Amino acid sequence: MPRAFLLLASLLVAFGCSGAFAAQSAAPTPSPPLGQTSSSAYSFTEAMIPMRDGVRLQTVILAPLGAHEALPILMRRTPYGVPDKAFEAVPADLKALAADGYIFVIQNIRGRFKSEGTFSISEDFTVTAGQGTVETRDAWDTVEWLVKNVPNNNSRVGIFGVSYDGYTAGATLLGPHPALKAVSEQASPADEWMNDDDHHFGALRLSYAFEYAVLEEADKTANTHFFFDKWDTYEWYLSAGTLSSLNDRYLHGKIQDWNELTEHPDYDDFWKKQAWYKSIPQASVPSLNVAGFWDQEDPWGPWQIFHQANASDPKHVALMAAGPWAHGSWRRSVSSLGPLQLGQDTSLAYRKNIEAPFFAYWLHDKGDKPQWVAMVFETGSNEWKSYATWPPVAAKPTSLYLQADGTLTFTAPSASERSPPRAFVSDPANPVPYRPRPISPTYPGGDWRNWESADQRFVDHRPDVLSYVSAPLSEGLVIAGPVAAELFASTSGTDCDFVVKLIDVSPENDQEPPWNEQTGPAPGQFSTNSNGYELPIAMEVRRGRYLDSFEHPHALTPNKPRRWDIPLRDRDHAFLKGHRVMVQIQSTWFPVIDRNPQTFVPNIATASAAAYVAATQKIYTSADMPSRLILPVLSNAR
Ligand code: PG9
Repeated sequence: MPRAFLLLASLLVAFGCSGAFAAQSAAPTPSPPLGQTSSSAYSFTEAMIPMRDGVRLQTVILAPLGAHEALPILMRRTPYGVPDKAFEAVPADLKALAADGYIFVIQNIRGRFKSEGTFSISEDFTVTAGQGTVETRDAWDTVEWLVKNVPNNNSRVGIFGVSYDGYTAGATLLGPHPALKAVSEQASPADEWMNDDDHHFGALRLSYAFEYAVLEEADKTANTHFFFDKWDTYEWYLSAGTLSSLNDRYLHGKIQDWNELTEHPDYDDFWKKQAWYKSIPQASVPSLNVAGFWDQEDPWGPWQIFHQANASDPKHVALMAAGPWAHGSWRRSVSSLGPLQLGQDTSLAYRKNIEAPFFAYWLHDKGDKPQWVAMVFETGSNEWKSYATWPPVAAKPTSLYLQADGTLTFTAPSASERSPPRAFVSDPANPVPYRPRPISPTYPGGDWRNWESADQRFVDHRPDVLSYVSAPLSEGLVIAGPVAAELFASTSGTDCDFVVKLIDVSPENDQEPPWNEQTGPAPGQFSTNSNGYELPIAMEVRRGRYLDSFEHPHALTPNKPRRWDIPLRDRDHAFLKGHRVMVQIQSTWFPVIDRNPQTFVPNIATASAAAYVAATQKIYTSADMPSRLILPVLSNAR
């Protein structure tokens, strides 16, 4: 089997962030318009739109046929490819929007497919003082061209998109064109070192960062899938050995993004300049931010962008929508989380009741201005909640303590508590998988999409995973707002990671399975039944070397307990009566997070194999070192 990556010109129809549109292959390009055709519903025009520096961007314009009035333009800017023909039928995820009437525009950003110029992930995100990013400027120039050149437009433009396309939408807030009247940045990354795709608080998201770097930077004219010669990528990454071997053996320094990731391990200026959301000024253009609570790629950015815009919003135009979704799955159909039924298609509800009215109000003058700040689908109760503030003022930070006997309680450990800390051995040679093996490649999207809601029973009894469980709740527990963990922990090594998971454990008798008199539960019922399901509500990792400084990593003192603050993001979930709350703690999460050698080294990307050693980890739960979760408890009344 070949070991090098295969430059497949793969069409990325199924890729979450590219919505309903497929990529297309490159061809030489004459000047605009490139071509005009039509389906029974839309006309298709392809144009090369010139930017201020002369670079021309490949742009597709889909206008509804037979429109009786001037229509607004709704655009999406993407690195993943544009359609090559008009849609015959409107894609399901655009139906609610299309019913109001829009000219849809999809543009390849510079350096991708037929768009001229160069593509570089880090340059795309870098903010130039006072001018936003390259995407801010390219969006401005595109809007200028569209309102002047697209027939029958009403001089109002909206932009939306998921993930990279969410970022290109969000970046317009740094310098919006006057005709840009509404922005919906969905699952947008905000700072790729602090969190989201590439790192979580500096811990490298190994499998994602590696596979994405190849996807986007191996070939300008394609989305490239790295070819793995092992069925289980857990096995592949483990046998690849140290981080440096990935470049030595497979990429050979040819993928700029991967080179940059390994050359900038710490939070230096290279990363700080890319934290574009910090430059969002006072909210002026209405924006609808969208986040998935189970987003496996960009769960953190949307909340930072929202908080930044919401902090200065005198016109009340910065909105947040969040729900029970994986990355961009509000553009598909989501009625369940694993075996847990949600009682409705939450994605459809979002598109019909939130997204379409948002754009209709600002681009068509239809309907009413939303009075809420956050519209959130609360899991557990399975109800949409609208909040006038986020976090809700009624949510009170409440401590849930880890106890030495493996329980969780709302009472702090007593001063007489003398039990020794619980301990486990973390071995980088045998890391805890982040989802059940075999682990398929990230792309083309498959099992990867839903791993954040996977049943955590698969690691429950590993000796290197500690579990703490509450008694069945005598009444419901609703949390809404930011969750955090505060661990007191030590390691026998000089560096290490801790992963904390907050889990909702369904009762054993949650669901009556279809029963066969002779055989008991019918075949297949075990994997689709919610009995005893351990649903992750929040999961996060922290890397010891960055506990005191993100810029200047430092070694941990062996066997010295210290406090680990682990933010667990914003949540909205009801733990129902009879359910139990669980916390799992582990030190590896592989291969989504690279293995910490557990020996302090200047740069993990150049660590030798000898630096990877087993270490004994201890979790303290005494009165003076009370490890706890801090939950934003809304009400105990369910
Ligand atoms: N999560 C993808 C991404 C966005 C931005 C930078 C890097 C990766 C995406 O789905 O577009």
